Amino acid sequence: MKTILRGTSREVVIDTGGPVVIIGECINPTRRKKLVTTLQEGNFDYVLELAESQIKAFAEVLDVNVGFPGVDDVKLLPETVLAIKARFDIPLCLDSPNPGAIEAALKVAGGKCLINSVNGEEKSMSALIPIAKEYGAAIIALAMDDEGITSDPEKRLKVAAKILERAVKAGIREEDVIVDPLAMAVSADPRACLVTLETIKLVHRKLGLNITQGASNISFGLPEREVLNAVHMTLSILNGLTCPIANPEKIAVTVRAADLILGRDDYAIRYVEIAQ
Ligand code: THG
Repeated sequence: MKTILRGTSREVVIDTGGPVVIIGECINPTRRKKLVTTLQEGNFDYVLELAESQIKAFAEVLDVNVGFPGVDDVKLLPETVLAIKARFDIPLCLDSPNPGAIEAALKVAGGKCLINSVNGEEKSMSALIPIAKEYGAAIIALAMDDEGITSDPEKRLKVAAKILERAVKAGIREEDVIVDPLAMAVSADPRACLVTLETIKLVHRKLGLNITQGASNISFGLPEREVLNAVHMTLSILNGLTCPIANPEKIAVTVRAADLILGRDDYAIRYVEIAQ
């Protein structure tokens, strides 16, 4: 199954058969104080620097999150989208809990964006699915709902299937639903990664959809985070992960190594392109 996203003119194909597409995570105020201060000044230079460095590091889609306390993201998210689009032709993944900000950004974005994210709560589905349909966007379906985050992979699958069903009923194509099985910190729960990996396997087998995850989440609070992230990434790709939200500067070599080892990189062209 193929999910097609578009920047201004460039198309990015996310295929359930691989190779893996990295959604760059770095335009996110979490732990990036400079992003907050520059955006508060209405200065987009640092956002553009983060966009450029991630594209150079082989991100093919950019997650854009400008959420911080006190922000008017209905205004700031579209402004940030316009600043990025004026310089780079790359599809965007609009990351906000505020449907108003998502819609305002979609109005100016053009191309074909990814909405990050819709969860299984009625409120989220009824707010965002019509917006996705209206603007022709794809959605990330988060495997959580009113009951929170379950640690049962079968139940996570059910939540994803529920969001998929609602989206398809609203006229969204099945391939435009990308599932996020939810990656949680393994320091807080020793089975957290196992549950995620099992959910990826189930979603891949039973729904056949593309799969994303916030892949840096798993290593919070532990040493050697890059090693943990790389091992979890590799196992996730083996199970069906196709478009992680991650830091490309740290993970791209691992991702391309996994694709090569899984027979998705003829003559090692994509691996050699970045492993120098
Ligand atoms: N699922 C979906 N969307 C998501 C998440 C998810 N969006 C947000 C988040 N989780 C993924 N994005 C980030 C962005 C930045 C950081 C982590 C996850 C981050 N990481 C380093 C840290 O924590 O120390 C710092 C920066 C770095 O090492 O480069 O800042 O799960 N759908």
